[in-house]
Amino acid sequence: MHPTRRAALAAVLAAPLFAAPALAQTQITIQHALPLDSHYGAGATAFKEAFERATGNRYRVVIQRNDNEREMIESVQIGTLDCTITSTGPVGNFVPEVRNVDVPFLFRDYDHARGVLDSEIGQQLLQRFSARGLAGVVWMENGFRHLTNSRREVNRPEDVRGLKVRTMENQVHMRAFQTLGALPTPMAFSELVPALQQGTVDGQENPIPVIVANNLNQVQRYLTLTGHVYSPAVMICNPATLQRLNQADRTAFMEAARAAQKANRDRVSADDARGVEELRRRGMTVTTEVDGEAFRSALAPAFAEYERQLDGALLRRMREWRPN
Ligand code: EAX
Repeated sequence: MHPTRRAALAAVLAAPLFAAPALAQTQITIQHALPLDSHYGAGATAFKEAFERATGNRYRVVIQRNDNEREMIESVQIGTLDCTITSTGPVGNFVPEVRNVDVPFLFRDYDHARGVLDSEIGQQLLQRFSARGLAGVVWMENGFRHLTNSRREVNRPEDVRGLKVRTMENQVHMRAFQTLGALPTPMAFSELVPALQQGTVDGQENPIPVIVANNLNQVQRYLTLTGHVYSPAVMICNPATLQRLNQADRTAFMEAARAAQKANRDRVSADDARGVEELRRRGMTVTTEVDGEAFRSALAPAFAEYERQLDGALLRRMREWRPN
C-alpha cells in the first residue's frame, strides 16, 4: 500500500468514532465585595475547588466581584444570583434577627465570635434566613472593625465627636456612632473610596483585611485599633440553587462551604497578624493604645437601646457563651 494511503488509513483508525460529548456543567455564581485576593476571595476559591472536585466538575463555580452588598443580597433573594459572601452589614435589613450579632463589644475575641456562630446559637440564626426567601449556608468572617479617619488621631471616645464616619447600612452601627457624637453616614462599600477622596466623610471603619486589600491607606491617614465591633460574614444562597442539588451534591455543597469558612478565617487571622505593620509601612499613623473601657462606657446609652430593641436574652446568651 502506498505510504500516503497507509498514513491516511492509520489516521482514520486512530480517530475516535464519536467525539466525546462535552461534559454538561451546571454553573453556580458567587459574588462578593472584595478583591479576588482577599479573605472573601480565599473563601470563595476554597469553595470552588472543593465543590468542583467533589462533583467531578459537573458544576462550574464562577466567582465575581460586586462591591454593593445590599444589591447582591437582593439579587440572591429574587434568584438572579446563586450565592453571595457578604458581611452582615446590610443583612439585618433582610433578616432582622441578624442585627443581634452586630452589637459593638459583644464578642471578646475571635475564638468567642467563631465559637458562638458555630454553636447552636449561630446555626439557629442561619435558619432564620429561610423565612425571608434566603438560605443562610455558613457563617464566615470579615473581622474586628477599626476606625480610620483623615483628620486626627483618635485615642478616646471624645476624639470621635464631630467626625463624619461612613458606616455600613446598618442601624446597630449607626446608633453606636451617633451615641459617640459622630455623624454616621451609611453607604454601600462601592461608594466609600470616592466619599473619602471627596471629603464627603472624614472616616470609616473596617477590619484590617479590608483596609489592606483596598489600600484605604491611600485615602485615610489615621488608624485607631478600636476593635469596636466584630463583623461576621455569611454565605447566602438562593434556596432554589440548593433545592436543585441531589442529596449527594448538597452534602458536597455544605462540605465545600465549611472549607470556605476555614480558608476565609485562616486568611483573616493571617491578615490581622501582619496588616497593621503593613499599613504603618504604607504611611498610616496607627494608634494602638485605645481606652476600650472608655468606649464601652460612652456606648452605654446605645447598649440600653439594643437591649430594648433587639433580643436581650439572645445578646446575654452570646455574651456569656463559653466553649465546653
Ligand atoms: O464586607 O461595607 C463594608 O464596610 C464591608 O466591611 C465590606 O464591604 C466587606
